[in-house]
Amino acid sequence: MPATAKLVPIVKVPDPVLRETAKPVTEITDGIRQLLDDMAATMYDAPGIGLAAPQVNVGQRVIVMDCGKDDAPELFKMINPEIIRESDARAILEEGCLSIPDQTADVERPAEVEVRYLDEAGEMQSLVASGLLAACVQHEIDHLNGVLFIDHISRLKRDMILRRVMKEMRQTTSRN
Ligand code: GNR
Ligand code: NI
Repeated sequence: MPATAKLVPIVKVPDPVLRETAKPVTEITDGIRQLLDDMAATMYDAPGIGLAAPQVNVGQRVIVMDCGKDDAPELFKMINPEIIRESDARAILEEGCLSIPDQTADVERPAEVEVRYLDEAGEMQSLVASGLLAACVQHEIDHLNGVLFIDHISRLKRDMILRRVMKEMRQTTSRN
């Protein structure tokens, strides 16, 4: 059993780790299980509904998600997740990202996806996701490939968001 989960810092744009391709996990060790627990604790603390390892500066293909209601949590811990099927139907949902603070945009993606992944016991699992969970799992798998939600919107909107984030970060840095 891993030790108690700890909160880990979330990296923000323009940190280059967010643009790297994460490596597949080759062995599910206690270190990986600890990482999953630390990521879950950090996600709930933020709060967010998903978190990918590159967001905590770890280049491994690991994500956590919980799109459940507050009184009915549904935590997923996924190792090497892969989208194996996507619907032709698309859905537009407002997305945000803990690595792009306080910014949101409407993003169009497949409405339903089927994901295959390993759980923390090393068992192959699959999940058919729709609604918010579908958007979330695609957003998290994007992070493993160095892709951010702003890559799915127009350049004009992307540049506006990045300009706002940089301005906000400059102001908070100069105040500390
Ligand atoms: O907290 C988050 N909310 C969210 C909303 C819509 C679609 C995706 C997400 S994921 C995001 C947390 C995050 O940055 N995960 O990488
Ligand atoms: Ni994100």
